[in-house]
Amino acid sequence: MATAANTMTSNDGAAIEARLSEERLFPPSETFSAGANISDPAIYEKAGENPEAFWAEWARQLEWVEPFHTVCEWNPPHAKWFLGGKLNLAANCLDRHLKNARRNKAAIIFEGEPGDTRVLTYYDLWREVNNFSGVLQHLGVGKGDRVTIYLPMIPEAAIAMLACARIGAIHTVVFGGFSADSLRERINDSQSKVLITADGGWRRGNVVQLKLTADEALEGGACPTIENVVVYNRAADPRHVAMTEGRDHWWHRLMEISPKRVDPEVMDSEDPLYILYTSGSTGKPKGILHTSAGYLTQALATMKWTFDIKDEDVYWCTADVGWVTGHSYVVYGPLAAGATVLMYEGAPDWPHRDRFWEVIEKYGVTVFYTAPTAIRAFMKWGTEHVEKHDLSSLRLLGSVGEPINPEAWIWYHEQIGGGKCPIVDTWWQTETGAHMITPLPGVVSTKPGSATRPFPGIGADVVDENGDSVPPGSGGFLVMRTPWPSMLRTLWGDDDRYQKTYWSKFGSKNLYFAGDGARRDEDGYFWLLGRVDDIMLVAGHNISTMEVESALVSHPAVAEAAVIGRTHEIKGQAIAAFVTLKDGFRGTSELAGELKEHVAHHIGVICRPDDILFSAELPKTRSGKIMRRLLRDIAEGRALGDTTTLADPSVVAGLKDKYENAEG
Ligand code: 6R9
Repeated sequence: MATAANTMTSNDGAAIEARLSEERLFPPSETFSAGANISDPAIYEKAGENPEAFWAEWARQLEWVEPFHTVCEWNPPHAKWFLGGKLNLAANCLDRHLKNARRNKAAIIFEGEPGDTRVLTYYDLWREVNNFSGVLQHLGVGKGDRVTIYLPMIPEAAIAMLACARIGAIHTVVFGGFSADSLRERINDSQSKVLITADGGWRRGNVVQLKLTADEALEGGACPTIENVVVYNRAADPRHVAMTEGRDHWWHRLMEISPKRVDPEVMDSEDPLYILYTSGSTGKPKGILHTSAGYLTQALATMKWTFDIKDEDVYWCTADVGWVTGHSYVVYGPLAAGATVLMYEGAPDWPHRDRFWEVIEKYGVTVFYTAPTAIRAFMKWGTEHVEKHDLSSLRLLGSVGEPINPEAWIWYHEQIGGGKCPIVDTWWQTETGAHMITPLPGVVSTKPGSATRPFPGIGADVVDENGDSVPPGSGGFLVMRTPWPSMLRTLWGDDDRYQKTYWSKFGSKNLYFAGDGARRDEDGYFWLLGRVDDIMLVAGHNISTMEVESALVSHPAVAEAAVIGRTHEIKGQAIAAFVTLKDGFRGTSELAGELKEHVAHHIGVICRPDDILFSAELPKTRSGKIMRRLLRDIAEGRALGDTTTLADPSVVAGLKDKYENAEG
């Protein structure tokens, strides 16, 4: 038996093993394929033969001020797309729709948490964006200047982003749940001139005090580049909001005194569009830089083909605009496609656990895109909340953010999709800008738990340590062999880190390393295995967190599970599992024993967890991803590492106590 090094990054040496075998197959229905935006499987081969021609065809669907002359220039690791082209992204998302029947179509349907609603037609949104572009210009913001947006999930978030795009300013959206420290760090790194915020936003019946947090971030001149703060009045009585004279301005007042129309700035294809910070597990956040034409091209292509979006759809992506999913699939993708987007401000369990289903029924949502963390919460809560509502308007479901466990997939398919909606499990990253591995719902038969195939024109592969493709059925590192239009261009202000983080692992092979482990099966389908840093090394076997978690979730009592490897004298690492049960089940030692056997039986004895700890909650990032790094700290009895990106820091503190007592 090999004694593995006691290292937390267990990804060197042995190949990542794949044990989960999923036999269920869901071919697209004939009716779905017949009406789908893409139903010809030949597209994969066609795009594979000439990816540049494929992407150029999509790019030509945008509205250009001047056409591009070169599709792609690839100087590894730097790519440029659609060189020589001139366009404006806000004009592509708004102005072009005013020339056709979409002028009076709903662009954004907004549902506030307290139940207030608004509908903005494309014309309304265009007017607001024009006027707010005037506000930004009035405040001295010009092309290339940075603007930080710290807003709740309200239409003004989209308006502010699009106004930046209209005048050529670079936006950097900071999720409204982030602290003053995180906000300050992002403002300072991007050197933003203006901060756009609100007095507050609604979350579970309370007002999240954004303006107070913003004041704390700026206090004592801590953000010297900020000249002005724009405050949208969302939640409070304006008389009770402290405004700093000369610096702070009410959004509605500035709108009154600013120009109502601003022509879109003519932008180069490669002009920066936004910076979005990703926290990364260590070190300071990385400012992912996205540019204009390539980004919108891939956002539009995936909107039309992954989500099969049509003019009649009511499309709802539950992500916050603070994440990349909110950028590409709440704002840029859907609006470029002329879709109707639903925006919901609040929590899924407020005022009741059926709020999402109530919203779907109320607006007749047809395409619904959410995260596995939410799906597992719904599973935990039980089906009675779903059964209260008519969800028959739904025709397509999507998932993003983490691997979706096969049982969660099946639950989503049956309980939410009524067994009739294709599910698109979309793998991508802040860095990739848009979907990379996902089914085309009218073409690809899906397998629960697999993101299936790379989108046409995407050069994804699974490789070993040397960067060579692994044989079918084996696990390895997920990489991209070729550049893609919506790829990040660099890290803001740190091109060295860009090269080191994403392009150095396989040296001169110039492969983009995504940081995820994956397996490709005999049909060429991709199975995401989780972050490579989380993969466990048990007695010389590299075992994926995703597979042990999925085995646990396939037990009827389990709603959610997080597993980690903790140091073990003999095996190198032992598996510790943190398990959340469905409502109505109790965490007894008998059940713990049963779960260990369940895993051993399903995916192998080597994967049998050594410890099982029941927990009502798991530590998650604010975007809902399980933070295994902190669970390792707990299991190893170490002081907890950085907890600032946690949604609820009390969860780990509680788990730490529980774990120590259970062991002691
Ligand atoms: C869009 C987004 C990226 C990381 C990524 C991977 C995980 C996202 C996934 C998935 C398996 C999927 N991830 N989608 N894993 N299946 N469908 O989430 O961006 O916040 O940057 O996270 O999320 O680990 O590397 P981001």
